[in-house]
Amino acid sequence: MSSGGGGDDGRSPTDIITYIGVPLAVLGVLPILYNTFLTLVNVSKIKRILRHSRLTALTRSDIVNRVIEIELPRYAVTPWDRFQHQSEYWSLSRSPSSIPGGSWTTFNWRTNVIGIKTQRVEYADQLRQPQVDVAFDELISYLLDLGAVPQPQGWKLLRSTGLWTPLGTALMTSPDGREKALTVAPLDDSDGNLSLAVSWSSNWTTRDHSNLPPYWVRLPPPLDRKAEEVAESSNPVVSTPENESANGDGASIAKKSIGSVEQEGQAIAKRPITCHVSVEGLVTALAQDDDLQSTPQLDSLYVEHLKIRRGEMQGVWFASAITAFGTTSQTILWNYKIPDDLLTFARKETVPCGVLVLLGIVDEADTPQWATKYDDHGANLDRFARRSRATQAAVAAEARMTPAERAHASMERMRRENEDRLQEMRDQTRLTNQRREVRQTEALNSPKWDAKMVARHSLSWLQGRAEVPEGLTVKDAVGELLHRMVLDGQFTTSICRLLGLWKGWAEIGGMKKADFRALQDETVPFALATLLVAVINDTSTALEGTLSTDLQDCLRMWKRVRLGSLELPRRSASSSRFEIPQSRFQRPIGSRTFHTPKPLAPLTPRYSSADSPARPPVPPLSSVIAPITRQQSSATNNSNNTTNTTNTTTSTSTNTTVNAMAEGEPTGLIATKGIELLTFSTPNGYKASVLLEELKEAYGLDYTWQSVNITKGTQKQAWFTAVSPNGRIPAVVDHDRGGFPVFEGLAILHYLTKHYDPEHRFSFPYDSDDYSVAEQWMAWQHGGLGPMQGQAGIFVRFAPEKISYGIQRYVGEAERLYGILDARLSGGRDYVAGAGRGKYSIADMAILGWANGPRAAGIDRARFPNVEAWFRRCTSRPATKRGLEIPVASAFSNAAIEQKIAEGDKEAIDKDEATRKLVEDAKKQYNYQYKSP
Ligand SMILES: N[C@@H](CCC(=O)N[C@@H](CS)C(=O)NCC(=O)O)C(=O)O
Repeated sequence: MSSGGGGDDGRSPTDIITYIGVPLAVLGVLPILYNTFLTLVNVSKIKRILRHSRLTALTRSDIVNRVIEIELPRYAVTPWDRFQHQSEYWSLSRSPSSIPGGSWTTFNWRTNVIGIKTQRVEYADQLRQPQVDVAFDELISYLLDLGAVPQPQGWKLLRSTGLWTPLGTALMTSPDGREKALTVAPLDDSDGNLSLAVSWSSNWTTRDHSNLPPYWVRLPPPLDRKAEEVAESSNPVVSTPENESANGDGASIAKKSIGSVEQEGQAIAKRPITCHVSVEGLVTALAQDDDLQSTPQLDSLYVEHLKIRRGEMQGVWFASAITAFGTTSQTILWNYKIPDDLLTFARKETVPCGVLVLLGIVDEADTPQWATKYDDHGANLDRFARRSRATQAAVAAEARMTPAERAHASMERMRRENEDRLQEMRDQTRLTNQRREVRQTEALNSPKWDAKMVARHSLSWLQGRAEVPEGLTVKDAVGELLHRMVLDGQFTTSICRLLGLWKGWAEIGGMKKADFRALQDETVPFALATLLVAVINDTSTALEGTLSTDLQDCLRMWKRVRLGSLELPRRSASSSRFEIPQSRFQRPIGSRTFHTPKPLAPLTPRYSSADSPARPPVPPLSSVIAPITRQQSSATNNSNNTTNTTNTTTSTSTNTTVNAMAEGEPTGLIATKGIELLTFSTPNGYKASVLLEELKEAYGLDYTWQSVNITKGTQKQAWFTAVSPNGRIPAVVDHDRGGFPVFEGLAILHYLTKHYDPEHRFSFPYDSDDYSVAEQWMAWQHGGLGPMQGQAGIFVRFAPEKISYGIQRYVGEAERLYGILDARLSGGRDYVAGAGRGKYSIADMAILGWANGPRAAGIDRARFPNVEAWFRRCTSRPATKRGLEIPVASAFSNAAIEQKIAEGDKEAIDKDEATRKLVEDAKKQYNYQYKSP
């Protein structure tokens, strides 16, 4: 029986299901089955690979979409300790990973999990080992230690082209130079890190623990004669728990009991010291037994006095000298960068040869003629003849006298002769002293020698005094000197103090009498210091343009790098590193795993000096001066009554006091009438605003002001320098006189009073003497107080390096000037210029801004009671007070600091105390004595 329905064609619905539906269904299921099968096969392959590579990872799979997700740990790695874990350090890993990207597993490392990397793959061969994070300098040190050879071309390229260095560029090769050991590799992530691939074979390892590690310098012990002396004065503190941990976990670095320290001192002074120097200066110093080969036992020495610290130069001097010392003997590769200012100093001719003669270091015959030669022989003979003739004449005259007269006359003659002799002696002493003074001055002005020349003479002088053994070269002597510096903190301090003094006079105006006196007291340390500078001088030219500089810069640019990227696909070495190979293994699959690296942001910041640890950059002014936006200035001004009045005037007058309300900085002049002041809240800026506020009060003179934020560089823009060519505030433009511009405080004060102070309320008639007096004090401020206090502020507060010499010099000079002002204001004088008690004038206004905030620069205004009283007197004037608030009141004024202190602001209290201490120490160091004038 046929089934019902379409019986005509002999097909039933069941047949349709059987012949069409089932095959369709089977066809539909098949891909799922296939996907499931493939995924399971790949999951199992992946698990096998992971097991084989001893990796533990989480895997998940989505069989429908054929996606396998693997979570592998991401590591930060460090090489094992060279001394303690010798077997791991010197041998290669027994089970390196076979997964692409695992080139780093060639070595044994200490690993530290720093995250998880999720990969989404389809096939097992897409699996990649995540890159590891490694400190660049540690990696390079390690490879160098094993025997890898740096490739100058590669480093040069990396230094100049950064992340755009072609893939495959070799930075290090095998010792025979044939194979690439460290190459630039593609990035895993577009995060701006440098990515490298490494490859090493055990038979490339050409070095072992008996070699000195890279960046280490061996300092020879002093020859026997001095060793005991050094041992006595030295403080060779062996490892304390603190410095122990700073050196790594040093099991083989011996710990010594305090009781044995004395004998140790003797022993250590006779042993070589090996020093590890890094980008940050000296890291470790180890007293070493005669050779590293026989025993790796090392004593870690106390080196805190040689570490680089902000505001101290000892560490920098030591690191620079040891770098210079080590550069040509032990290694050509350095990662400590001798600061440029030290190199410049070391190259200069800075020591007057006459001074070396006076110190006894150099024989005068070895110098060009520098002193006046006196010939007193003839004059002495004349004097003698004259005196003999006078005596003979007197004796002859006495012979003709009666005995009583003769006795009297002869006594009188003898008294006269005695007196003459005494006078002669006094004259002679005075002459000798005068000549000594002249000779000293001549010595200070004599031709200058460079450090190498000075060191040559110093060495023979030191050898003559048995301070340095005969037969040593300058470099040998420096080796011993550095050895002693490690062991003897006091000795280091004395050497570095002299180096600081020397650098100070070399940079500021040449050697002075006080410097010379200091050298007289410490001639031996100075002579020793010259040896150090000579060695730095030697290195300075050798280092330039070499592999060492390129390598140093690269290590500074990238502190940490990614290691173990996928080995390079075959393609031209010149291809850009951002061309992604079209290999199946590298195509982007998952958003978190493989994605096309985007071109990076411009690389400029990498080269900024901010990266350099050796010379911390000067903080931008914006970080030290509270930024004043034009909105802020407006707010401040609006809260001020008088300016409110002025602002009210705005509606009725075009000649208005306008606060720059526009967004951002001024971009040009804004007024069309009257005076327009361009200023900022600084000591010089206030001069002009104080006068303008006073003129406004006295005559109703209105003016416009704009805040020019000098921390944003607005004062260097073309529209501003058209007004003030010096690119500094304050400046004024007189729109009523054809837009006449005036810059420089003194000129502004004169100009404004000349045209807008007809009654001489704040000035003096041009032809009066008082005019000149006021001008003198304004010139005094311009050439003296302003620059000196300004520099004191920079050196004390803002300089990244606290240079004691500069601090005491500028603070001292500013104090001297406050002494002058104090004296001027003494004896009942109220103001700087004017008859009688004086008149409040532009002379006072010029100085006011500076007297507003000396405390921030470490200058104590209270020591100058007349200045204090005068300052209070001036600032009790409402207009002056307002002037000192345009654009805003200074955050560095004495009043602002004192208020913060009174409010218990800890930061302000600490800073104030630190400033006081800094200045006090600097003064002590250079034996500063207050003297005014
Ligand atoms: N002698 C000038 C000095 C001006 C001056 O040094 N101004 C400082 C502010 S106190 C300045 O504009 N500095 C910005 C810069 O150096 O670029 C005067 O008294 O006007």
